[in-house]
Parts: sequence; structure tokens; C-alpha cells
Amino acid sequence: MNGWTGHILRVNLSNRTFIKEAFTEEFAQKWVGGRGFAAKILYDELRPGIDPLGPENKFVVALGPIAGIPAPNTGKAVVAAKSPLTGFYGDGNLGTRVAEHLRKAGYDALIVEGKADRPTMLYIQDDRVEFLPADDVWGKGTYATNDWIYAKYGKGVGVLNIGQGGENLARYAVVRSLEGRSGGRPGMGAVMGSKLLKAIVVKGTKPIPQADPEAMRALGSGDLKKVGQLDKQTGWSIQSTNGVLAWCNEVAGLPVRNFRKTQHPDAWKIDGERLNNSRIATYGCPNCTMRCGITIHDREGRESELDYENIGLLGSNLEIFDLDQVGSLNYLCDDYGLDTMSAGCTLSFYADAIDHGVITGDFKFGDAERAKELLRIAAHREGPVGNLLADGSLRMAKEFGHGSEAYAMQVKGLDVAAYNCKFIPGQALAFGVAAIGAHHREAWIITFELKNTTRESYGPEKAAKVIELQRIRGGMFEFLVACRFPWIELGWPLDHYPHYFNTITGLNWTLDDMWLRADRIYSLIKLHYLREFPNVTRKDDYPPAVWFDPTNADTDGPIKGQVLDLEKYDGLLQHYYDQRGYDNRGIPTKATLEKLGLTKEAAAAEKVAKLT
Ligand code: PTT
Ligand code: SF4
Repeated sequence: MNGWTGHILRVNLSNRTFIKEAFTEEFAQKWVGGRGFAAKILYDELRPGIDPLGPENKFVVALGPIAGIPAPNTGKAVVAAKSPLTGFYGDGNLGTRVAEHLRKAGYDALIVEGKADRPTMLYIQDDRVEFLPADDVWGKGTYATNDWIYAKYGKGVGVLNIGQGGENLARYAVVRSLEGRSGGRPGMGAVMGSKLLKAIVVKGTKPIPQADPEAMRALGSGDLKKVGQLDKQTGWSIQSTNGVLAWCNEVAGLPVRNFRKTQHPDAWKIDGERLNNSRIATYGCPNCTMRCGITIHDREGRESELDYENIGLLGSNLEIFDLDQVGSLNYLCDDYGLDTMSAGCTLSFYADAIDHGVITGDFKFGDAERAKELLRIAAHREGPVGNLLADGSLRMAKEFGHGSEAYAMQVKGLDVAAYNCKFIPGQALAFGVAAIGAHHREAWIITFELKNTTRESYGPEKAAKVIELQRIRGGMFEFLVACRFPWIELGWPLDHYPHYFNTITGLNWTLDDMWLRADRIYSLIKLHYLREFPNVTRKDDYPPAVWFDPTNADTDGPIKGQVLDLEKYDGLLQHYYDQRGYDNRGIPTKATLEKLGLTKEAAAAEKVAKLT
């Protein structure tokens, strides 16, 4: 089976067993890899209603046909499980050498089941699997853990690990890899922690089966050079993802003060230019010439890597405009293994709830020192406040009451990315209907929306654009498994990806073949949601209520006095459902499921919920 190794490694931590399982070509072509494999495995193997932090949950690492091969930006892997933050399918995509090593070890995916009886590190080398004690680093941060692993195995191995956040089951703990970054925003690190799994180390030495290895090698190395040259010409790498901050401020789309405001006069202090001026080093994922990771010295003198999302949510949204202090908060999230985005939204919600008088507490917007302490107690679940913070903004809002749920900035439990959509309907829809909760990964429509259509439109063209982007971003890049940045930032043509896919597999797919798989995977994730929440309504696809609240309208800037219109948003949502073939609750109809080849999966869903 060219392009796939044809095998999945299944490991059980409870009884320390492992098995190499073959999958069929039909499975490979139907689900392709990455998010497709993970969504299918978790849908089939998890009983509805299981505790995401119990031994019944499964932690999946999944790769795709082009993951790990020497071609531009392929050093990425998907990590997935039932999410302890959202209660249904969750995943993330992170840069790591595991992409290459797991494939070279002979596997396209790893499924970790059960729970170890002591802190454990899984070591995988080709056909060998070892369950090793990790007591020496249990309780330690991700940097020390990584050093400990590198000291044992050298720097070339693939590593996934967790910090104290994952160990203590903070619901937004991520998986870390120092060869790349962090992934699994909806608590994938907590799922590892619940299994007492501190780290996974992989070393693979076998060739990846390919239809035409020579052609793939030539194509990949030529393209690595081309992408490197394009990158130098665009200058994107000067400010990296944080190039967007000044623009967000200008168009009144920046999160400020728990998304209450959309602009701030001090935003320039943390923008891309300042980040570039403070740069001490540049990092990248494996197989990448674009190297978008910019590090600075934080307030304590440590090296901290900053992206836009981290700066927007730990900086402007908390009204912290000292770049080195934002760097400190980011460093702590990285070391504790907490998602910077949910951490930022959780702290801003906490400050806002205190501000609104619904609870008492000693945290104020702008207080970076207290924010550092709050991250520490959240990662350790220390005391009642730490315990609350570790559960994330939605659960806190449910606990606090008094209407605070309206300004918990989340959808389906996952905190929103750093785009303030008070008056950006298309991006608000993109968050509302994102597959796993409010992640910008699925459809980043904001630039298209503000440059190419009228901002106030709630028309079908915006729903169509969200679907188009979901197919590309949440679909193709997540199942082939490659970083999407060459396409977004350098204008690298999309049809390169079927070209890679066909060269490595020997098949002859077009982009339309990719979109079919993307739609199938989205529908399956929706079925997963339905099975967990049978009383689903279209309100589950609404963005945070505060974006519709006229008393919360921004007083300055280009959107003076404007907020989203609830009725019109609902109309936009209906366009999305109609175009997708979903019913009024946002669930694929039986006809849609049949068209996508999901009749078996539909029957499994019907055991707990009604399809139309
Ligand atoms: C992603 C999310 C992002 S998206 C950022 S910054 W971004 C945050 N980074 C964190 C971090 O760092 N440390 C931390 N403790 N938590 C963090 N949480 C946040 O996680 C790096 C890049 C980025 S930088 C983006 S947009 C793109 N994302 C891709 C994607 O999702 N899929 C894909 N095929 N290609 C992508 N390329 C880009 O990768 P999650 P990463 Mg991450 C310090 O994983 O869960 O999806 O959350 O993967 O390696 O950090 O991505 O302005
Ligand atoms: Fe990693 Fe950035 Fe390169 Fe993408 S562009 S592979 S996120 S370093």
C-alpha cells in the first residue's frame, strides 16, 4: 500500500501490551490519515458517555500520507482523544519529529489505551515498544522533561510530552514537542496525564512505502528550496504570525479586556515589529524552511517563543502590553503544558467576573505578576481558585452564574482564538461551526471577509467561504498532515497537495477527491457530537452571547456602536446548514450521510439520537 505504512500500533498501558494492526486499503482511502484516522478510530472505539479523563478514553497520534516525508512543512502530527474540555472529539496539530519517526517505525497511527500504574514513558523503536518509568520527571515541566529525554536518546528522536498541567488534569493542557510547538488545545495533554503517560519517544529506521520514491525525493527537495526562496521574498517571516496583530487592532478585531473592547492604543507595544526587534532566535518544525517561531527573552530572562494567538490572548486580552511579560506568561504555559489560548481566555474571564462583581478575587486586568501565579495554581490545581481555573472558562461560568456565561468566550467549551468578532459575522460563524469548538484552524475567513465582501453582510457567500476554508484547512491539511502556512502565507498553490499525494501513493486524486473526504470527516465529528449531546440545538453553533449584546458595543473605531445581529446570524447559520446538507440542529441529514458513505456510522448514532 504505497503512501501508507498500512499499520497502526495499539498500546495498552494497563497491562503493558502492544499489537501491530494492519488496516485495509479501503480504510486508508476512505479516511486518508491524521484527523480522518483519529476521528474514525475514536468514533468506532469509544462508548458514548465515557469519562474523558478515565482509562476508557484513548489517546491517538495520527499521521497522513505526506507527514514526515522530506517535502515542505511536513513535520506535523495530529493528537486526538475525547476532550475533557468539550466532551466530544478533540484534536490538535503540532510540529514534531514524531511525524517522521513513527512513519519510519512502520506506523501511520498510534492508539494508547488504558492507564499505567505509575508515571510512564513509552519508547517505540521500530517493532520494539518499552514501558519505562518516568518518576524522575513526574512533577517537572516540559523543558526539564525534554532535556531528560534528549540526555537519554539524543536530540534526533521524536518526542511528545506533558507538563504539570497535563499531570494535574487541567482541562486545557496541551501536548508539547520542543522540535515544534504545542498541540491538542482541547486537553489532549490532560488525557495523557490521566493515563500517567508523561512522554512518548519514537525512533524509526525503516523506509516509508512510496509509489515512486525517486520522484517524491526530487519533488520534495525542489519544493523545499522553492518555498525557502518564496519565504525570503515575502518577508512574512520577519513578523511571523504576529504580523496580524497591528491589522487586527486597526480593523477593530483585537481581543482587549476579555473581548469587551476591540482596539487599544498600546497595541503597538506588542506588535510584530516589536517582536522582531526583540528576537533572539528563530525556530521551526522539522522539514520546514519557513521557521515561523520567534523567541524573545521574557521578564525573567528565559527564552520564550511567541505567536499571534499567544500575544493576543495573554497580552491585549489581559491588557498586558509589556512584551517581555507576555513572554513570561507564554513561557509558563509552555513549561506547565497549558494551552496559551484557553489559559488567556480563562484568566480574562476570571478578571471580568471579578470586575462584574459576580465573585470576589484579587486579580485585575493588566496584573502580569498575579497572572503568573494564577497559571501556576491552575497547572497544579492548587486550592479552590486553582481548581476552578484548571477547569476553564465555561465550567467556571456555570459555577459563578449571574449571567456570566455570556462573557465566557468559548464555543462548545473551547475558548475562542484571538479575533474579536463583535462585528465580523463570517468569522463569528467560522467559530460557531468549527469542528471541535472555537478554533481558528478550521476556517480563517476574517481577511477575506474584511477585504472582499462587505463587513455587515450575512449572505450565503460567507457561509460558502467558511465551507471552502473548512475543506482546505480543517480537512485536507489535517488528513494529509502538513502545515498550511506555505499555502496561506506564501500563496503556494493548493494543487501541490494532491500532486504530493499522487506521487507518493500512485493514485490519481483531484482536489474534489480531497473535499469529499473533508466533508466526510466533518460529518463524522458532528455525529460524535450528537452521540455525546443528543439534545443538540442550533444554539450550540452560536458564538459567545456577548458579541450580540448592544450594551457591550465598542465605543471607538470603525465599528463604533456595532455588534452582531442575532436574527441575521441565525440566517447565516441556516445558509451554512443548507449548503452542507445539515438539518435545523446542524446535524447532517440521513441523505447527506449516505452520500458521504456514512450509513454505518449513522446507524451507530441512531442508537442514542434521532437523525432526520
Ligand atoms: C494551535 C494553537 C495555536 S495556533 C497557537 S499559536 W498559531 C498556540 N500555541 C501555543 C504555544 O506556542 N504554546 C502553548 N503552551 N500553547 C499554545 N496554544 C496555541 O495552540 C504552530 C503553527 C501555528 S502557530 C499555526 S496558527 C498553524 N496551525 C496549524 C494547524 O492547526 N494545522 C496545520 N495543518 N498546520 C498548522 N500550521 C501552523 O502551525 P493546536 P503548533 Mg498547535 C508556543 O496545535 O491544538 O491545533 O492549537 O501546533 O505546532 O503549535 O502550530 O498563531
Ligand atoms: Fe512549523 Fe511554522 Fe514551518 Fe509551519 S511554517 S511547519 S508552523 S515552523
